[in-house]
Order: sequence, then structure tokens, then C-alpha cells
Amino acid sequence: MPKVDNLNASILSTWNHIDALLDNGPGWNWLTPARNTLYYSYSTSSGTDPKSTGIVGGLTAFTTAQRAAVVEIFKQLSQITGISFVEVADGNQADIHFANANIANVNFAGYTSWTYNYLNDSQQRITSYVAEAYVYIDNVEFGTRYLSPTAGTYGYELLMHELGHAMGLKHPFSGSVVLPGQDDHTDNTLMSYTQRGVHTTYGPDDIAALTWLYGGDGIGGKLGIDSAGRYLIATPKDDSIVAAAGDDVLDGQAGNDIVQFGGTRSSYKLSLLSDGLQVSGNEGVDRLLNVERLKFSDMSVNLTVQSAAKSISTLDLYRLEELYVAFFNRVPDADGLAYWISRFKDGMPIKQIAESFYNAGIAFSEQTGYRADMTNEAFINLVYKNVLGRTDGADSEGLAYWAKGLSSGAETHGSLVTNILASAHTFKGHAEFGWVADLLDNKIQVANQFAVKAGLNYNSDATSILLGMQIAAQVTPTSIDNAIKLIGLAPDQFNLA
Ligand SMILES: [Ca+2]
Ligand SMILES: [Ca+2]
Ligand SMILES: [Ca+2]
Repeated sequence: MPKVDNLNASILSTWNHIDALLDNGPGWNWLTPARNTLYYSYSTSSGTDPKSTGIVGGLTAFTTAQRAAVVEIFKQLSQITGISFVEVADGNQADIHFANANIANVNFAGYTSWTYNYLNDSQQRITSYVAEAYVYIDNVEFGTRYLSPTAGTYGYELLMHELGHAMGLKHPFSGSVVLPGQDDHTDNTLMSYTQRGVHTTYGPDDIAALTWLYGGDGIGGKLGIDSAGRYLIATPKDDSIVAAAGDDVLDGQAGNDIVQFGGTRSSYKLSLLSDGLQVSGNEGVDRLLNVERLKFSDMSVNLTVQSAAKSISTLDLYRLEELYVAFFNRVPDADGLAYWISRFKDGMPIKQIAESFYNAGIAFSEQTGYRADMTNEAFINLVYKNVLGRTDGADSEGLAYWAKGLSSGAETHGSLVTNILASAHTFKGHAEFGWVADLLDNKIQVANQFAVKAGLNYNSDATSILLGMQIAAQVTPTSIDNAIKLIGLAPDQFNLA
């Protein structure tokens, strides 16, 4: 049950593009008794505002063209808000009243006023709430100019602006929260006075503010400021959204959008939806739309690497994933893998990418053990260990062969690794050395589960390297179970691809 405080101040979202449009009424969400139908009337004889100070003289009924426009605009508002709008002949039964009149301010072509009355109990709870909104179009200074408002004319947009007020929106330049000057124009919100062309649909900020107010499921329902769950529509820019209590809908819109959660990755359950992702945990059961990344206290989840991985062949994906095994005996982090997928798509050959891995090994010397003064022999031994499972390094014949290749320039560090990887795969099914290929395949499988199917990154590069090595070390030629256990997610959480 709403409280008196709810009536006197907007319930803010902390998002400027929404809060700059929130008026403190009319509070249709607080209608008591509650209902999801708002009634409107064109009556000029009943239910009209006897107290309105914004108009002078008598009222004239809306024209047929005006009424047709009202029906169309209410259809849009119904789709945005989830509220039903029903016409009644008797103005006394209506919540929203339309009339043409002489608006007192000579500069105003339209004017909307609203009133409300309520009763409350001793605990400040609202026991009865009614509101009225009055939408006037001027017919004196502006004559007949706005009395035939078809879509695509300014008169139509004017009516949309006034109905925005009737639904609880204010001008973005008035009140304590305002839009920055450069954003205050009608491409963003029809509540602006800065005209950019003529509009027949509400702007993105109007939709965000109306969705914040009503949740898209009308007055009451599960979403909106009257409900436990909130429906937040963010901006077209890169947004960072902090998840909060309640079962919410969080829509990032365009841009690279992050939703932050308070707990560890493993304390949440992620489920794919047809249009987004459901995240269940400490902050409730949230539906995420158009979000590119989740941030948890220990890990972050890349939600775009899955489609990137699908954009190249599975074999090429594996060739990239196994470079992490060959050079560092680790699983990749999703962001790093996504980066190399994009370089590969740009045309960078695998051998050259492998060369970059070698340079990265030197750059992260402390974690990888690579050093700029590493001998060719030390490097070859490491690759034998990582790729071929030879714990004591290369045999003398192999060592001599590859060392000569490196010193003569016939091989680069990158080509040497891709050649040894290719030879490891030739052992597949071999009676004695089949395990070499099986071990490599199992490491690739864990790499793919970690970086693509779960989209995981630890929150620091150093941790991604160190824990990535520990996870890979748990893989055997016959099992990946211990590696999956070390990642710490239930098997059904590798579900993003
Ligand atoms: Ca609602
Ligand atoms: Ca965004
Ligand atoms: Ca939530």
C-alpha cells in the first residue's frame, strides 16, 4: 500500500535520462482502489476542471481529427505502459479530460494540469487516492492550427507532449533534475521544448521514464515504481548498471553495457532467455536485455565471446584456444580469446598470433616464467612439456632439430609451436601415444568451456594466468572432471554457447 511520502516526491531511478522527466504526478500508480484502466472523456459539460487557472473562458469539444489522434497516441502509450485507456461519455467518470480552450499563457499551444486528492490512515498509508488530468489545446491565439492533428504534424506531437504530462512526465529543463543542455531535444524526449524535426513516436527517454514508472505491465503488476521489481531502460551509451534487490528487468540498450553484482560468480545462476539472460542470486531474479558483460566480485562474464566464437570455424577456434595450452599450459580468459578471434578475422595468421603469445609470455614474465633471455632449448623443452606432455622436455633429436630451425630463422617461436601442435594431433588414436592428442583435446575442451561456454575472466590478468594454469593442470587424457570442479561452476552453468 502506498504511503503519503510516495505522493509528494518522484521515486527516482538515479539515471539522469529518466529522472529528468519524472514529475510527482498524477500518480496513477497510487490509485486506490487500484485499477489498470484509465478513463478519458471529451465532455465539456461534466467532470471538467472547475479550479484550473491555466485557461480562460469556456471549453469547446475536441474535433473528430483530435479524437482520432488521441486514440492513436493512447495505443502507443498502452504499448509502452501496459495501461488500458477507455473512453467514457460522462466526464465525471473520467480520469483524463480533453477540451479546446483559450489557454491563458499566450505562448502556450497546449496545457495540461492535474489535481489529486487522498485520504490516509494514522500510519500514513493511502486509503483512498483519486487524480484528474486536464489536457487543453489552445483555440484562440493558435486558432484552428492544432485542431486537425494528423500524424506527422506538429499538432499531433503537441498532443503527445500533453499526454506525456498526463502520464506523469515533466519538462526535462524544469525541477531539480534536468537533462544536460545538449541532450534536451525532441529526438530524445517529446517533453523537450527544443524541436528537432517532427515526431510521431515517443523518444527513447520518454519510453525509459514511462517504463520506469509503470514497468510495462501497467498499474500494479510485477514491475514499476509501484512494484517490487523495477524496469530500467539504460542509454545508448556504454552503461554500468548496479544490480539491486528485487526481480528486475535491466535493458542496456546500445553500447557496451555492464551489470554489476555483489557476490562471486558461482553464487549466481545464469539461464539463457529467448531475448536475453536471467541472472538469479543475491539481487533477486533479474532479466537482462542488451547487456554485454556481467561483473562479479571475483570474475566477469563476457556475453559477446559466444557469438564471436561462432563467427569462425570450430577448428580455427580450437587452433586459437590451444595456443594458450602450448605457450602457457593454461585455459584462456574470454576477453583475451575474443581479442584473438577478432585479430584472426582481421586476417592475422595463426602463426603470427602465436608469435604474439610468445611476446606476451615475456611481458608477463613473473606469471609465465618466460624471459627475454630464454634460450631456444629452454623454450623448446617448455613446448614439448605443454603440448606433448613430456615432463622431462624434448628428446635430444627433437631438441637439436627445432633448435636449428629457430637459430637459422627457418622457424619462428610461433611457427615452431603451431608445427608441434599439428604433430601432437597426428597421434590421435595411436596405440602408444594417442594419450598425447587426447590430453591436448581435453585441454581445448576445458578452454572452450571456461572462455566461451561460460565466458569467464578472473578480475585481474595475473589471476587469469595463475588460475588458468591451475585449471589446465587438472586435465588428464581421460577426464576433465577435476578441471571443471576447480572452475567452481555447476555443469549446467556452462550454458552461454
Ligand atoms: Ca507496473
Ligand atoms: Ca547502453
Ligand atoms: Ca534485482
